[in-house]
Amino acid sequence: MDPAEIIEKGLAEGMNEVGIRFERGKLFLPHVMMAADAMTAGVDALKDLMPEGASGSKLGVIVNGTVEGDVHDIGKAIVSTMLQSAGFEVHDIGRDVPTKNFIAKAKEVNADMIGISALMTTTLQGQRDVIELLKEEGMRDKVKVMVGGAPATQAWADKIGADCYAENASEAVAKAKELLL
Ligand code: B12
Repeated sequence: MDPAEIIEKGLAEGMNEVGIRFERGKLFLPHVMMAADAMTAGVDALKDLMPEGASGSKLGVIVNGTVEGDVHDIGKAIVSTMLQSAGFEVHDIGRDVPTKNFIAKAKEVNADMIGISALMTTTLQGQRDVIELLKEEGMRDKVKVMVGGAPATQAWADKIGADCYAENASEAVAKAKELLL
């Protein structure tokens, strides 16, 4: 099987099911943490089997991170891995990332696009903060912005002026190609 398919249709589906049972009070936080660790280990094992990406020329430079105050990074890590294996140069700056660090990294690596993840309704605003800071720094025209994470929607992306929203990692790859190629 294609490793990307194992991640999306196997591991991520399992993680979603754990999320649903957690919401219904059938599973508790330690179970979610165990499932998250298992998912991270699974993705790590599969990473090496993913194609290296288009050899030679890179499709574009992307900075990807999870907003400040939010420690959820499994989905974001999958997005980074899939973008990388599709041939993009990806700089994953981790989770709970201060707004200014997105901008600093984008400047440092001369990014074509910033990916911003948020998994909680309470941290979603962080995506808007990054876009506003990009405007203040006069960089908005040069850098595309892609947002994602469970509470994000196309309507939210439109509202905050992001260039695109993607629901999952394969959609993120397709939309990044649309925007950058
Ligand atoms: C695993 C998990 C955790 C793990 C995270 C481990 C880790 N390293 O990430 C742990 C146990 C640490 C955790 C902690 C907490 N969590 Co939690 N967690 C989850 C859970 C169950 C699953 C998230 C996940 O990994 N899903 C699997 C991945 C593959 O899916 P995904 O993240 O959605 O990513 C996909 C897409 O969204 C998209 N995507 C993601 N990022 C990006 C970025 C870009 C640019 C793009 C284009 C696309 C994209 O592509 C991904 C791949 O397809 C969710 C429930 C849920 N339904 O989402 C709750 C959930 C997000 N957590 C929640 C909460 C409340 C918390 C805590 C506050 C709990 C607590 N009481 O302490 C803390 C948060 C602390 C903090 N400050 O951040 C709530 C948030 C509620 C809200 N306000 O919105 C949820 C919804 C559960 C719930 N119903 O209560 N959590």
